[in-house]
Amino acid sequence: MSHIANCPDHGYYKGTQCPDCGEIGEQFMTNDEAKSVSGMLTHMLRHEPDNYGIELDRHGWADADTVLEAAQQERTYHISREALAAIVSLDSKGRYEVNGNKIRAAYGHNEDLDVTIENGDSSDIPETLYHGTPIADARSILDEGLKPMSRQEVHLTDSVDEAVGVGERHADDVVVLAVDTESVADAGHTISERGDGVYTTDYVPPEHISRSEV
Ligand code: HQG
Repeated sequence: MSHIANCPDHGYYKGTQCPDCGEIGEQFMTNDEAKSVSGMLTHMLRHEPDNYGIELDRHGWADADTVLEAAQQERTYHISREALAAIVSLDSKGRYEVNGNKIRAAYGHNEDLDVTIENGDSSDIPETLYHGTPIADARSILDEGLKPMSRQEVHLTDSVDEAVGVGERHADDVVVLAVDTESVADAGHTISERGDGVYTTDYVPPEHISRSEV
């Protein structure tokens, strides 16, 4: 595959250079297209593989050719192998992993999928991580702790801004909760880094959560 780069403003490039920012390339996919395909891909690999005729093995791996064909069937525009490879390899949150001709979601799976994903880096976890949630859910979280709900794990981030964005996917009024990671680890809940700034764990007990001052 020729060199591929992503420009946050101008999309995905290969070959020469983005005229505006100097990134390598000739645009072959916009950021909006990539976002839409990536949303489909995470849905396929984390949540409802059956709906797309995709089979995951017990570690979440799927055959990459079958995934490409399934993705192509879902869209009226053509999704090239190269475009899919670029979305997967340049994903800013490290959502995907590739091994030979296999692909899987690196984290974020549905609780009822029978997959075990053992990866992630549990060293050098920031002292505080954040979780954005609707104000309406804050009381219950401060009483019961952070639960994975319909995912296999709880998602945390190292950025307050990102946490606000995550909460705003659910509601307009959000609160950012701060998690004391050392005490969570001491209580036996391993926190792992999954992608750039994305961390997961099985559960965060309420005594290690506070409203963020920021
Ligand atoms: C809430 C996106 C009441 C929790 C984002 C959240 C993220 C509770 C909702 C990733 C609760 C679950 C995950 C309790 C947790 N009582 N509510 N005890 N415990 N909740 O979407 O963290 O693009 O499953 O606060 O960027 O919002 O998919 O989790 O509001 O990283 O890669 O239950 O999804 O990433 O909602 O988002 P979600 P989330 P991707």
